[in-house]
Parts: sequence; structure tokens; C-alpha cells
Amino acid sequence: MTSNLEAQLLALQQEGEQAIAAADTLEGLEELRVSYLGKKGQLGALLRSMGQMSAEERPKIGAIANTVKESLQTSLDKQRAALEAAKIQAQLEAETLDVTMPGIFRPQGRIHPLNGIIDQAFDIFVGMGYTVAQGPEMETDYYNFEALNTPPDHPARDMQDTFYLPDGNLLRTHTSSVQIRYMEKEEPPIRVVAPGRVYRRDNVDATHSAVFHQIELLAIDEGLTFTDLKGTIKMFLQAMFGDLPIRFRASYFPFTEPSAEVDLQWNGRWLEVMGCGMVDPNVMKSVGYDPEIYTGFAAGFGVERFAMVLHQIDDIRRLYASDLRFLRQF
Ligand code: 2NL
Repeated sequence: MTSNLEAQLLALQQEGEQAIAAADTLEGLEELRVSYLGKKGQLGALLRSMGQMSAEERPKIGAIANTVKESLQTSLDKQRAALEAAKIQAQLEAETLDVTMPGIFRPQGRIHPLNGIIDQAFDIFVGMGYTVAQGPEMETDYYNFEALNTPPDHPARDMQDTFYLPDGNLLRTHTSSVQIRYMEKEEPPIRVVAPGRVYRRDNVDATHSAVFHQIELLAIDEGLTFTDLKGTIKMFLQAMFGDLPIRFRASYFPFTEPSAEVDLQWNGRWLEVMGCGMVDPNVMKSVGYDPEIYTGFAAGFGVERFAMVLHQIDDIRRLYASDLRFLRQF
């Protein structure tokens, strides 16, 4: 009876260990654990027959049963660790990236050089407290010329220079018209920049285009002087071009008095880069500002010219040709 039970226990151990070693999934292994060591498992079933055993046999069989149990448990733990490691290994292999595979081609867009200049100018002026304003490209004679103190016989109004539309409207020749509309709506103090497309009846060549881009700035306040204008322009040109010599040269515009042109010393040569001046009292009056209380300054520059100087572009037409070989350089 005793040796029979002992033999059965050892047989159970041998059979169990073989089954455990052969288990190839964690789920299968768990089923084996329940089957051998679980509450209603095979080891338990054998031990329940110990009840009929004599008092001297019981400890001996009990000790054997413990060894069997421990041995099976050790085998289960060992096999579980091996299966878990194999599972992780398989997962790692499945998730391996081949970094030598060719990538997916993602063509990258770029900022057009004209927009690059406009963005840069915005950053500088917004940093000085300016607001950006926009307005229509088709304008009335009033907003483009009359409100800007440009008399009817001024050469800029000539059919040769301006695109007139059949209905009497025109294509704006500068973005000053945007500034007039802005001043009509707002009260001083004013700090505004107006970027945009403008139109001139020029013959197209390497430096002229019938459509180009301009940025104008305007400041109106009590007590603004030509010194404020010079300081603002100097800050702006330094931020755009670096710390280069600049000079102001007396000039003339109908909408400013006094007026000046600004030159920049670039590669040892003086380049004309901007026009500017103190807002003419007549312009103040046309938007209903009292020129005895307010003064202001304004300036304008061509975006194409800045782009051509900064990027060494030799022909303005390259900026509109949509040639990818050109555009990919920026
Ligand atoms: C240039 C010169 C300039 C202005 C634009 C302006 C606007 C108002 C009142 C007075 Cl509302 N002036 N604008 C003044 C001086 C020069 O532009 O060379 N542009 C490309």
C-alpha cells in the first residue's frame, strides 16, 4: 500500500515534469499547473488517500509528496520563465526596424523669397508695436491719389503710368490707399504696416514688373518728429541687412513733407532702398486728423528689390516664373 503510493507519487512527478518541459505556451503551462498542483489536481487526489495510512507511514509519504510538489513547482517556474523570455524575444524580432530600408519621399514646400521678406519685415515691425493692415487692389482715384495730396495733373496719374479700369476705378499704385482707409476707421495713435501687390504700367525687364509688392509703414501720434522716422528706419534696415552705413537724401513725394530717400551701403556701393517722409498736413486733413495736434511719418519699400539684394537675384522675373530649380534654393 505504502510503496504503491510512493511509486504513484514518483510516477506523477516524472510524468508531470515531462509534460511541463514539453509545454510550448504559457496558457498550456497554466493548465498543467492546475492539473497537477491545483486544489482538485492529481497530487491532491493522491494525498487524499493518505487518510487511511498508518501513523508511521504518514510522515514518510508526506515528505515524498512535498518533494514532488516542490520539484513540480520548480519545473513550472523554470518553464514559465523560459516561455516568457521566448515570447518577448519573438515580439522584439517581430517589431525590429530595418533602418537601412529606403524612406518614404516627402517633398517639402518652401517659403517664397518674397513671402520670406514680408515675414521678416512683419516680425520687425510687430516687434515695434505695429499692426498689419490690408485693403483692396482695385481702388478709387480718391484713395489712391486725391486723399494722398496727389494733384490731378501729377505725372503718376498719367494713363501711361497707371492701370485704369473702364469703370473709372484703377489698380492701386501703392499700398498708401490701405493706410488712408485705416486712418479713416481708427484714431491716433497709429502704428500700421500695409503689405501687398501694387500695379504700374511699366515695360517689363530685369528690374521692372507691372505687378510687384510693396510694404508701407505709417505712424501718427502727438509729437512725432523726423528723428523718430530716422530711428525707426535705421532699426528696420539694421534688422534686415545688418549694421551697415545708411544715409537720408532729400527727395519729394506728394504725400510727405519733408521727404527723403534712404540709401544703404551694400558691398561698398550706395543702394537706394526706401522712400519716406513726414506725413503731409493735407493728408492728415483728408482723413479728419488735426495737423496742429498730430504729426506722423511714413515710409515705403519694394519687396522685390529687398529680395533681389539679399539673395543676389539678377532678374525680377525669376520671382514670378515658378521655376522649381530657382525656388528650391530658398
Ligand atoms: C517708396 C516710397 C513712400 C509713403 C510711401 C505714405 C502713406 C501715407 C501718408 C504719407 Cl497714408 N506717406 N507713404 C511715404 C513716403 C514714401 O514710399 O519708395 N515706395 C516704394
